Amino acid sequence: ASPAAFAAVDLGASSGRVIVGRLAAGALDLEEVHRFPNRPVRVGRTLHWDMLGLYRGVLDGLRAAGPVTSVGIDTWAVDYGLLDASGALLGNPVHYRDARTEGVAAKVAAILPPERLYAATGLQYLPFNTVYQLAAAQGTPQLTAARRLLLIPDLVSYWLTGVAGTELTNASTTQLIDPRTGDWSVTVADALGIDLSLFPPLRRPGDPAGELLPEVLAETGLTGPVPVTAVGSHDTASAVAGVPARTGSRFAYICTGTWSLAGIELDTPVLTEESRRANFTNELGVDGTVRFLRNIMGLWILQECLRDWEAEGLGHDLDRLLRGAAVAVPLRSVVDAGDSAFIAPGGMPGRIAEACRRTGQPVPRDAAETVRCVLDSLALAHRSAVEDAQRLSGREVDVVHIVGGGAHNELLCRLTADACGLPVVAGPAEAAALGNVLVQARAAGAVSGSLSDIRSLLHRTQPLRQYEPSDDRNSWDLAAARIAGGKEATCA
Ligand code: LFR
Repeated sequence: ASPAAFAAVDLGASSGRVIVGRLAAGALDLEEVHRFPNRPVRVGRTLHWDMLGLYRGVLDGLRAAGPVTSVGIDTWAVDYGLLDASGALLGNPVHYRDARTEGVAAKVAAILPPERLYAATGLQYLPFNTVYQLAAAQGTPQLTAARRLLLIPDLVSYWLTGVAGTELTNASTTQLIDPRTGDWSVTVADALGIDLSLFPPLRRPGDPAGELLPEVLAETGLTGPVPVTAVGSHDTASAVAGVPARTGSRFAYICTGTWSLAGIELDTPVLTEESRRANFTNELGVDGTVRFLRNIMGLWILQECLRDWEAEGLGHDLDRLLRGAAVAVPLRSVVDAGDSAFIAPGGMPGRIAEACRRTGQPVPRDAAETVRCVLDSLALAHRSAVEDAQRLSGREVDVVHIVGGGAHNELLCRLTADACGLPVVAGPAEAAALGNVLVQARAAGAVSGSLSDIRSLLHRTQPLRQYEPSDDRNSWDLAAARIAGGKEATCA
């Protein structure tokens, strides 16, 4: 018999992919059948996602996948599409990096103080959390006309199946979910005038989410019925499910890509004031887990530097730059990679130089030094998130797993091991797709067991690389102190 095949649709901020996972005789094989760029489009002053272009990529990918047992969808979080009463999309979804949320947090805080919002939702402050986007959109013709709000993976799922639902892991990034109950926080929604009836009913990873519509079967050449299964539809939820941790190991994870999401997995949220001040989030994960983590700017900073250098006509061969960065002076200058000053696109090398200047550190002299500064800074931010996660939760870790695209970046992995003073296990790069595939496989009965069984299957079957930390703690301690000093200088 042919092995059970599961199609994972995984849309990230810079590319989308459709990956088929096949399970047979304890082996797990992944095949990327389609990859396509995700290029945001600015129309007027607004930065949009090209939603139809992305959906075309999904259809092309499903066609390339061939016969599959089921389909699961995960994407980035917080963003949404609005539908009218007939189910038609009202405008292109707005990109979370769009400037429309500037200044909105202060208005929301005047209605609902940050302490209360955190105690109710456990979500870290990010200027683009869905509540702030909705506050920014309040009174617009589009929101007024909307009868339904679908988060991005739920929108893709709706187009594929005609069935509308709100998947819980991603719903938890809206800042409208109470992480203790896994249900909507009516108090928060009421206080902010947000109509919760816009959201279709909640569903959880593993729940059925409909079947591909006849039109979709015709477009993709597939033969029905093909079920869609809800997975951790927030890509980070799927990636954390895909962390190849040994059973019983005490691990932290860093999901690297456009962002670095660094933290630990818990059974219950930490909603303390200390945790709010440390900007730690309690997003919901697969099987009722809590992702206790902090968002760090991640490889976005590097991607934006490359984009800038390319626009200026400067060569930007990444491998060459990374080789240069590897031999550049370590920790010469470091910036706060958690600073929201780095969220918006454009002019990134200049913003890094400015941050160095402001904190009295030498400005990188060339591209390789800039790359070194970015990677040293990311490693330091990883360290502080891993340390804070342990301190705030009272749980200790002995190993750090790096999954996602950054697992291929040897320098970043080595620096992170050194900065954390812990062994780093790097891989798989496609953890989100793997988490997506395995949650579908479990729903279909092709694998069984808990998250920890899923992880040990990954540990057995995926190629991983281990990095041991160097003995040099002192220079990292000093650099961390420089970041802390810089923050004080900025706040003062
Ligand atoms: C990663 C991610 C993060 C989320 C950010 C914005 O792809 O989903 O978890 O904070 O994108 O949605």
